[in-house]
Amino acid sequence: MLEGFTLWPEERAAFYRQQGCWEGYSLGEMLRRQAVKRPHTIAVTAYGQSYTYEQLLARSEKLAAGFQQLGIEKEDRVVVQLPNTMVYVETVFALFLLGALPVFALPSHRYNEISYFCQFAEAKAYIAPTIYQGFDYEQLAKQVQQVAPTVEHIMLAGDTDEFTSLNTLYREEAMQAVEVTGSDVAFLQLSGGTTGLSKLIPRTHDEYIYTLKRSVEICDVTADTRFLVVLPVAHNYPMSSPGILGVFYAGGTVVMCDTPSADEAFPLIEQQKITMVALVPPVVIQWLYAAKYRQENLSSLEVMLVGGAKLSVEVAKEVMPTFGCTLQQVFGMAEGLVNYTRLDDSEERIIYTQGKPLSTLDEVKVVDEDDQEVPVNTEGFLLTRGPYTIQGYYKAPEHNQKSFTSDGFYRTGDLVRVDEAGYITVTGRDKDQVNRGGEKIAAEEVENHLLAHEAVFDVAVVAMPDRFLGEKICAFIIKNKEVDKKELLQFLEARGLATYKIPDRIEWLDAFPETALGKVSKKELRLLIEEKVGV
Ligand code: J2J
Repeated sequence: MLEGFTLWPEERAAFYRQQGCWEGYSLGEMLRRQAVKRPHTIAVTAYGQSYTYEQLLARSEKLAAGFQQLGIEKEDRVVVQLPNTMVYVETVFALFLLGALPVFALPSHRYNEISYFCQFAEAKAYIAPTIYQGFDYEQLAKQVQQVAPTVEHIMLAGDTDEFTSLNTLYREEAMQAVEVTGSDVAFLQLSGGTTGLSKLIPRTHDEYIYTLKRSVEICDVTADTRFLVVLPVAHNYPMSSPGILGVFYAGGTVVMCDTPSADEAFPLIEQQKITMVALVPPVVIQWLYAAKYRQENLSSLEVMLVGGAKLSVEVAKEVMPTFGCTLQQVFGMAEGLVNYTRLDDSEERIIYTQGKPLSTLDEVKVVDEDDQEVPVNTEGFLLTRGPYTIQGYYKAPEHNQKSFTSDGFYRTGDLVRVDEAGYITVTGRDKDQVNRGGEKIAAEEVENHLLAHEAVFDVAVVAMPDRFLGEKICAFIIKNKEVDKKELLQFLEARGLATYKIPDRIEWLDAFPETALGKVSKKELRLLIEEKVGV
């Protein structure tokens, strides 16, 4: 078993197996089964190119053979930073077939994140585009290579003189079979992070396939489903709730879209007769606006999933009348627990709640400061444990002490209310994080980067309300010498911080408000900026 992975206690693992949740096969096997069951159904369409299940498996196996020749083996970690493309799907399945673990980086990550993932996961390889959306990943790869000695191979999707082109790796000779079982770790997903850098989340084939199975049932995904992926596909949400993997599980078709912009997505919905999309709230707002002036026929849409951040009631109310499809709220986390409103729920529930857990075996507790359960319909901290919620972050024993209770409940950091029927309403957050339209940013990470600037004496990063994104990043700074906003932002960019983590606003202060215990009062800082922006 992968070192740094926290196993479920024996008796709970046995229980989940006995209940039929964990079936013992891998994600690679899932694709193999579909290739036999429906060889000629289109699995993926991306920018004019389509592969059937049989072809997708064949391409993934050829690439796996190429990876194997380079020496990539079971349990090796490979940082994958690819946009929504066919090669993303082939790469990820090639790694699953080998039992190697993709580390799911996002295209928006930069030197700061990629070098950390490569170092912390002791990655053997790094896979990226050459250039994407104007950013030069080949240059980034050169920088990463300098600081990540474990990275033996850098593979780029495109032509490259310096590194290996992925195109050259598809082999005709068969890959050597590798035994990958359900209890093996399938990949490392990224946590939103609350302290410093993102924690890595090890998910096993068994438990992930269980979330696919239940998501497919709840979201009514079938072989007729045509799913348009518009969010960065490596995120846990578009990957698995029900996401591209859920669609593959059901034998449907995934259509790739490069951005969530209505200009790109609406024509695809019409041409490709898309039935299902998964969005974050700001994208819904943009689409509601675009629907007023754009002419495309979107009547094929049956379900619009919305999650990643709180959907306002006002916006939720507009979805069904505007798009003529069912709204399905989803409240999930890369660590595990996923909640959905059900397709046949009352409109009231769909609009006002974030759904209920996908499994009856999910244990949900709402507790107070002392970990004591609070009455129904009372706000409290959400703790959870279940057949697909991790028991610990990868190689993070100290952090795990804080993030999990002694009996294995994950402290989600979300403030919720749960009603008599088990439906959850997210009411707030008790983690030092900004949720910028679904992208999570650990305040401490941004603070540490700002503190590295000589003019910054002290800093506190908080969420600032925003009509469109829900939240933006505000950095309150006490400076000890002259510096302006532009210089600080350039400084952060030069350090290779992902663009979405760069503060939207900087506020200068002479001193920070303090709590009774003499700590910086972020609560007061949030109120201060809330008053200023007046949202
Ligand atoms: C309020 N807050 C939400 C919602 C997530 C499905 C859907 C989303 C994610 C995800 C995911 C929310 N309303 N509807 O992995 O499989 C906030 C909570 C949560 C955190 C997790 C999936 N949906 N959130 O967003 O790991 O604070 O996963 O704890 O990125 O997003 O973030 P992440």
